[in-house]
Amino acid sequence: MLKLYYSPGACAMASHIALEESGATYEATPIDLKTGEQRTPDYLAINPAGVTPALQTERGVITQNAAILTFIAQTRPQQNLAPVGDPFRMARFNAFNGWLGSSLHPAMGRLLFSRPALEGEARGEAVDLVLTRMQLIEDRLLDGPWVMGDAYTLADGYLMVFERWARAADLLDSARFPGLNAHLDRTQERAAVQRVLAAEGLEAV
Ligand SMILES: N[C@@H](CCC(=O)N[C@@H](CS)C(=O)NCC(=O)O)C(=O)O
Repeated sequence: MLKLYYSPGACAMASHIALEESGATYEATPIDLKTGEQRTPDYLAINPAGVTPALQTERGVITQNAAILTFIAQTRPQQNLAPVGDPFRMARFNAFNGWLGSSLHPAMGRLLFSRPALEGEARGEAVDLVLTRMQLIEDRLLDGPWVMGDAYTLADGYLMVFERWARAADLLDSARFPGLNAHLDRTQERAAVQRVLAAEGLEAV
C-alpha cells in the first residue's frame, strides 16, 4: 500500500490531496517538523534529504511534490488528474509544478519560516520577491478557473498550499490577487481537499 509521510499544513499537503483525489488506498503518517522528527535516523532512512513529503511505493520511495503528483496522475489516468495523454500539456503541468517547488516555495519559505524571523530591509525584499512571483501566477490564472484551464488537475492542490500560506500571512490582497483568492476558495470547496484538511487537523482559511 502507498504510504505518505507528511507534515500538517506543509507543502506535503499537495501530495496528500493528490492521493485523496485519486481514490488510491493509502496510509498517511505525520512527521513532526517542530520537534525535528524529519532528522531522526528512522525518517532519514526513508528520505535522506530530511524533508516531507515522501511517498513509499511498492517500488521504492518518491520524493518531491512535483514528482509525486506526476506519479499519482500517471498511475491513475482514468481519474483525469493531469493531461497524461498529451505530452505538450503534460510538460506544462510539470513545468508549473516544478516552478512552484523551485521558485515560489523557497521564496515563501524564506519569508515565513526563517528563524530568526527576517526584519527590516531583508524582510521587505523577501515580501517583494514573494509578491512578484505570486503576480506571475495571478496573470496566468486569467486563462481559466484552474491552472491548466477548464479542468482541475493536481497542480491546483499544490498551488492551493501556497495560497493558504499567503492568505494566513495577509499577503493575498483581494484587489491585487483576485484570481488567486478565487482559486483558493474554489479549491478548498472540493470534497477531497476538505477531507485532507480534516485529516491534517486544519480548516479552510
Ligand atoms: N521541493 C520539495 C520541498 C520539500 C520541503 O522543503 N518540505 C518542507 C516542508 S514544506 C520540510 O519538510 N522542511 C523540513 C526541514 O527543512 O527541516 C518538495 O516539493 O517536496
